[in-house]
Amino acid sequence: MVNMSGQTSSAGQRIVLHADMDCFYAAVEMHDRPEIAGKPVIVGADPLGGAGRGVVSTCSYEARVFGVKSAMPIGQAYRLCPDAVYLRPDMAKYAAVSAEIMGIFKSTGCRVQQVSIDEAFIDASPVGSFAAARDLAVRLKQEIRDRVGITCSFGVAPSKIVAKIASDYQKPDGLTVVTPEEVPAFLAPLSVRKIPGIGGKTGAQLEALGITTIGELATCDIQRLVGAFGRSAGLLREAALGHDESEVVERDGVKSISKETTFAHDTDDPDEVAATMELLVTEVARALADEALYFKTVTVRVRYTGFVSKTKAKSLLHYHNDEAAIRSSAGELLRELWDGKPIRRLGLRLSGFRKQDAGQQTLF
Ligand code: TTP
Ligand code: MG
Repeated sequence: MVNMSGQTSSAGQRIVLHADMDCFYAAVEMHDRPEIAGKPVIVGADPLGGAGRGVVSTCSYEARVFGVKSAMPIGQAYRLCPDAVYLRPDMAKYAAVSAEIMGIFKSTGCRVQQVSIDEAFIDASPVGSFAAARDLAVRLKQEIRDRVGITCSFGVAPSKIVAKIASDYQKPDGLTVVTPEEVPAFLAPLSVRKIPGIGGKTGAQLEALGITTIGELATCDIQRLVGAFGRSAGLLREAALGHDESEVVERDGVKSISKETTFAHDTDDPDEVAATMELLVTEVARALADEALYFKTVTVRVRYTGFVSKTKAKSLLHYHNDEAAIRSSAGELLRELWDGKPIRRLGLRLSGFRKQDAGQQTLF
């Protein structure tokens, strides 16, 4: 469909698309059940009338009006919006929808880098111009609407970092094109927190220096940044300028997903260890969902005070992709592994991946 001979357009410029589905899990559910479309829909843990534990995975834009958002405790969401439609996540369904969307992106012939379950970069340099790249984004949005029944937002820009900021600029159902000449003016008024990877902590540190917008970050005295952030100062400045040379890369399959936590003080408190394991379970489950994978093997690693580590793994009979399967295996392994002595570090790892579970494999 497009000329793939080079990675840059005829004018030698890079053109990157970033696509991000709008309220992805909730959008899939609203498409499947027209009767809840247009309502506040919250996908996540069971609210149990306000007493539920666990968090919000995502919610529809109608629920966001009430202040509900991803990662909020479900009980808090329930207090904000008790009348919402509450649904448990159906990861197998979202993984299948994600695969269909990525297939649509790949059918362009452009290079595609999936970055999470609902997000991808597309190298549109071969289409030759920002106008043609905009048309491509319009077509892809329409195809996703027709074939999958949900909306998404696109950013089109000369680099991955600016494309990602642009896709977030007019959510939902947005399309924001930023040409190379427009980059400085586009970025300048935005909050530094719009830069991917600047979390609450860095955001607060910058604000303490009086730097709240990306424009201020782009022009402030670099020595002030070095004083506060050391070696990361240069990276922050580059991000503020929208400089990002990283390529859109199609990745090989992920081999494992692991998360670890080091305790502030070595601990033998079973409640603290269990709570930390629960956090790790949530984190690896999230990463697994982002990759739209099924796992077969769970590994727990405990490092005791004084560097002695113990590791134990367990392979399940079938492939799974649900948090409950991770939780029960991790709990079992921890019980078998931990002798009650103080722990310094706790780790959880998933491996043995496959794109689908065995039940979804075709006969051939
Ligand atoms: P996002 O793209 O961050 O969020 P979203 O698609 O729901 O909403 P937006 O319109 O703002 O893009 O995440 C994609 C999916 O990942 C989301 O639908 C649910 C899941 N998710 C979690 O399970 N927990 C989280 O904390 C976040 C942020 C997302
Ligand atoms: Mg999204």
